[in-house]
Amino acid sequence: MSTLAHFAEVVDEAARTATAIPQFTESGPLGVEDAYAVQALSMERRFARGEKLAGVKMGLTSRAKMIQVGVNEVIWGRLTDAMRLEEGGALSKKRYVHPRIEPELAFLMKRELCGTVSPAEALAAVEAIAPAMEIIDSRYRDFKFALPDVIADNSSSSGFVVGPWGRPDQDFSNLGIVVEVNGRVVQIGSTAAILGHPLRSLVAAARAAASIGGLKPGWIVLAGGATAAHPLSVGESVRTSVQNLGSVSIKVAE
Ligand code: 0L1
Ligand code: MG
Repeated sequence: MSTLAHFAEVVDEAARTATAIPQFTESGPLGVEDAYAVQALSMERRFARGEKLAGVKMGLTSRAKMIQVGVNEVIWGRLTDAMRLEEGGALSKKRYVHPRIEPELAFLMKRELCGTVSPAEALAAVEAIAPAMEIIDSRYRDFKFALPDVIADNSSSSGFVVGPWGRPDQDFSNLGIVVEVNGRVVQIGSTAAILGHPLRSLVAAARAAASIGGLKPGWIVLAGGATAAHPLSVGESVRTSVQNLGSVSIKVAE
């Protein structure tokens, strides 16, 4: 088995069994291209277990996230159907290592979008937009990693929940965002925190997804966290409200 396939097995098993692992870069160098190869190989293992590719997530698309993680590059990962949680439903914390939640904007694609595209072309490929939350769960011990580690780990993606779909022909460049936990506000932000405009994240997603044939109709694209992520504890009810778009919520169970 090649080293990359071995890393893919290790990170996939860590995710499957909710077990923390040491960073790969602690035992030797790992380049960004190889890290994306590990991500692809680890996702192949999920597909072999029956999961279906459902879209992509963009990561580190806000200053808050870049500062929280200590890098200044946008990254991406894959979403599968099994990662989707029911709106208003419960998340079982024991299925994750140390989950955190972040408020996002989701795009639902109606047309293929691939490679270098303009913001107008990106918008024309969108069926709907929605308030959403991503559950990130680094499989690395203490949520500590270097950039190649996190890329290999599917950019920390482990779950997502999407609220009501709305029309994309509205101004969503600077919508207020509030994250509440058990009714207490824990984060406030704006969609403008996502690369200055969430459409820029979709443009970046089309470029990134060129390596897998582009974004497909029916896929969901998560534009990226608009604030720092909130660590989840059992008993919390988390709600993200996005101005004009509505809200999305989840409860944290054992
Ligand atoms: O979705 C994100 O912006 C997070 C990407 C990975 C970094 C992290 O786990 O916080
Ligand atoms: Mg995210």
